[in-house]
Amino acid sequence: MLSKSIEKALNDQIRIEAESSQIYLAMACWAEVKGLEGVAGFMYQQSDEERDHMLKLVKFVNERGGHAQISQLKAPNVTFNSFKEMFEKLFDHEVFVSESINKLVHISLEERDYATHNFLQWYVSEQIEEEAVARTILDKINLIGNDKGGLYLFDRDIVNLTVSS
Ligand code: OFO
Repeated sequence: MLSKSIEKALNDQIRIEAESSQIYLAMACWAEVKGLEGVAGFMYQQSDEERDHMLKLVKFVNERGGHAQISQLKAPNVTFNSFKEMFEKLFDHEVFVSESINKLVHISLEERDYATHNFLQWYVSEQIEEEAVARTILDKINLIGNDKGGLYLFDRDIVNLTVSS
């Protein structure tokens, strides 16, 4: 059974994962209208994965005697000055999500809720992977700089940088 404070913290994380999905969906749309099909495909996939992260939490909360809350979401940023800026935002967002997961892990230990603590380990590993992929992408984008040919090749190759969920 979840305590009220753990239930609230998990519900906050449900909202964060839903917002992540929206943020990445907006990035996918922007890349698509800018003609970068590879980047768009990658971001659509990231958006789907964030929804899966949200659903996993929803089911856990409901199964443990809580009630998952589906809340109103903040509208995401829909345009960017450059792909570099877009990927910087993606990286910063993943770091923010990792911090949020770490706080949740901390609360679960404080409350000696070992079931929630165990459940959260999947998210801890997932964040390590997602931060690593975001960092790799940023490194590549920094190498490319303003070279259009480089961006073309990057768009073709990003499909190989998938994150498993
Ligand atoms: Fe990429 O954030 Fe979910 O967990």
